[in-house]
Amino acid sequence: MKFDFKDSPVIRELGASADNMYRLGWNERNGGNISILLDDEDVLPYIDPTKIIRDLPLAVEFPQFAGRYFVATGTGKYFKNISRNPENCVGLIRISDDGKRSHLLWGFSDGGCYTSEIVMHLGAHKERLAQNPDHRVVMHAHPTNTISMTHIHKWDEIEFTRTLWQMCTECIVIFPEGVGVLPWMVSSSPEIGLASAEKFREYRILIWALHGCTVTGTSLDEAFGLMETVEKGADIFIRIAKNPNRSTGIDSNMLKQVAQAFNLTIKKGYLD
Ligand code: 2HA
Ligand code: ZN
Repeated sequence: MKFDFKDSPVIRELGASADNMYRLGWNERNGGNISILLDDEDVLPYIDPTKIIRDLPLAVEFPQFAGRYFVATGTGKYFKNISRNPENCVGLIRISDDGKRSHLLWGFSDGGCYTSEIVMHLGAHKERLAQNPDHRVVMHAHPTNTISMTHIHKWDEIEFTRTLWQMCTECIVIFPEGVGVLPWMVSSSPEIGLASAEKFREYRILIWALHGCTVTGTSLDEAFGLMETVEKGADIFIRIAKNPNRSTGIDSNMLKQVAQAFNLTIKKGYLD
């Protein structure tokens, strides 16, 4: 008798993250999604991988993930319900041996499917894993201040990054590589998924103008920490943007001092 996968550490931590994200106002209704690349030991104590419930459609092939397991939140599922009903809101999949299909092994108990942003998720996993073998998590949300900032700030990656860094001292320490920014595009399409994947070659954080933010990490904590630090910077930006008494903030000279003190590698053009 196997243990129940819904009681596994992966599903418990996923539920706890979803609750925190919901309470912070980042994930209204069914907004946002999370996926985690799993190791065999996360899955096999709970699941018999030969027992396929059904296949789920995969618009893009991912041969590099043949035989790998992922959990992902489901399309249309409300974030506020994930921890209370993970078996309905979350699915465990195994990518088929040819990388062309995905087999549902657990979850989506009402006949559901994974997030409509699955191509972006798998593309982000692919690119981040190539950068860091410990990479595991992709997290997408609609944090209010980050979206608000894209309404009034230029969608230029260097300028957007620098503005966030100028808001509070920790920003440059937490994301010294900066943030990627994509102009507005129709969401949930293979096009935005593939354009995003390209950005994840360079960044752990990607902002979709007028939509939201996606972060990646080696753990749910790391991804969550990136999201909340970006959102903190954006929150301060929104509070001070129209204030006639605002200072110049943390200027390039101050940022260079932080970079030196924390031994940060800053890309050319970001502080010059
Ligand atoms: O509805 O966030 O981007 C889920 C989404 C789509
Ligand atoms: Zn979204």
